[in-house]
Parts: sequence; structure tokens; C-alpha cells
Amino acid sequence: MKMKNIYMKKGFTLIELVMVIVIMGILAATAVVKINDVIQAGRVTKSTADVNMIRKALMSYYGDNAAFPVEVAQGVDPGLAPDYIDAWPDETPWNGEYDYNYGTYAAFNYDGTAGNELYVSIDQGADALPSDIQAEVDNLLDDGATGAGNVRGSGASIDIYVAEGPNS
Ligand SMILES: [Ca+2]
Ligand SMILES: [Ca+2]
Repeated sequence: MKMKNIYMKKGFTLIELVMVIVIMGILAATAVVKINDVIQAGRVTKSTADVNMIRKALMSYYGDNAAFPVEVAQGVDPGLAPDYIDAWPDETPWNGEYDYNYGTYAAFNYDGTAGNELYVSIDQGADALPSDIQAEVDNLLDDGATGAGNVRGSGASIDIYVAEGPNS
């Protein structure tokens, strides 16, 4: 009895210690989840801003040239800088590249003319671009459904329909 009193006065009981450790673990896990949410939300915001900038630049390009740029490889500026944008964005927030595409995309063929669809892809890089994040990007730019509409998820990338028309 005497021993127990001394022990309790000196510090925590084992049960208290276990409870503290469990609570700290829960708090730490919650903090990690929240930090990850904040990081992903920032990436979604940045990528949609980049896409909107590219989209606007392409429409200005069309206004001046009555045509869209020809197809280029992933990560390559199709000719928008320096007149329409300062520079083609180096990378997506997921460490991938933006990809300007001029070609055929059956789901985006709205005018019935095959091969003149214009779309920008946010390609997956070193960091994963999971389907729930793709849906968040889609939600900001389109309808939130990655299998329909003007923004679609296609495995590792998100494709954003821009327009259809002749190229230069
Ligand atoms: Ca078409
Ligand atoms: Ca969509």
C-alpha cells in the first residue's frame, strides 16, 4: 500500500501512459492526414490555374492566327511563349509535365471532324495522381465526373478539352 502511494505520487500509472501514447498517436495520424489534404488541395489549385492560363493563351493564339498550334511532345511549349504566356510551365504539381495535344480524342469530338481536337493533359509524374485527386481537378474545371464531360481522367493523366479547329 505504501509502495503504491509513492509510485502514484511520482508520476503516471501504466494505464495513463498507455492512454497518453494512444491519444498522441491518434493526434499525429490526424495531423498527417490534414497536412496531406492541404498539400493536395494546393496542387489541385495550382494545376487548374496552369490549365486555365494555357487555355486562355490558346484562344488568344487562335484569335491572332485563325489556327491552333500543331501537335508537340509532352512538356514542350507549342509556341505560346513569349507572346501568350511567359513560359510553358516546367512541371505539374505532381512532378509530371503538361502536354499540349492536337489530334484525335473520340470522347472530345464534338464537331464531327475527327483529328482536330485540342486538349491539354496533366500528366502524372513521380508523384501519384490518384483518381480522387483527378476528380477534384475535374470538379474545379468541369463536372466532377472523370468519365464524362470536357475533363476526363485517363489512367495516369487528366485530359482537358480546349477546342476544335484547324491548326497552323
Ligand atoms: Ca473533332
Ligand atoms: Ca468531367
